[in-house]
Amino acid sequence: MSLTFYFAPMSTATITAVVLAELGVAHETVRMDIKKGDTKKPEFLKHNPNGAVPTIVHDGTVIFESTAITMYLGETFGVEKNLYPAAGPKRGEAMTWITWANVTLGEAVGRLMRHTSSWHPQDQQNAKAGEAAKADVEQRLEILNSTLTGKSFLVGDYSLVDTHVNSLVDWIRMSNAADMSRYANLNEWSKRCASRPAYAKVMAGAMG
Ligand SMILES: N[C@@H](CCC(=O)N[C@@H](CS)C(=O)NCC(=O)O)C(=O)O
Repeated sequence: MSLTFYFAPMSTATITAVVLAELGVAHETVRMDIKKGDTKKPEFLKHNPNGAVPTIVHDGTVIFESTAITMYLGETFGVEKNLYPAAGPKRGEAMTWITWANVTLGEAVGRLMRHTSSWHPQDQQNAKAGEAAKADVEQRLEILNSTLTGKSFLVGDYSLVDTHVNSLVDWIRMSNAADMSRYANLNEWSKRCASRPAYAKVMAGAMG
């Protein structure tokens, strides 16, 4: 079995780094420097034409998009480790929340950043669009907060669903994109996710 993980520090690839650490699957990590243009080099573009990490190559098959990678690694290695549901309704719930994180919550966060962050060109920013995006981020975080009422984790016991969704929530927290103090359930859940040894290992900089 061969598994190569294309990674860059402080990027979406952190999600996959924690997923792989949880699974304990042997793999080779190729560290990319985005600022130096590694993700746009021809040898990488032949794997992922989008020029983005995370990307994995498993026994010759390329998988990109962090959602697809989490679901693929979960299905392939996570079921026997009780970190991902077997095919069936629970699998459907897992796919729902992993997809929701990137497509629904992530969409609003991306829009907020585009219109408010100094990382993005100011001449493309619109204050009203920024306010609308902020309201959408808050509404979507409240959906997650309410979903976690009376629950320790998103789908049954701790799973890669929590790994994935919490990585995005962590990023929102670290970038101060929202006032997180109003989401008590979400903050407690993040603490439970952060107490996992795999999480601590990745965050301690083993992959940073
Ligand atoms: N939708 C993709 C987003 C991946 C993405 O945008 N990755 C960024 C880092 S956060 C990247 O690799 N950028 C490389 C570049 O801009 O050259 C996913 O979820 O995997």
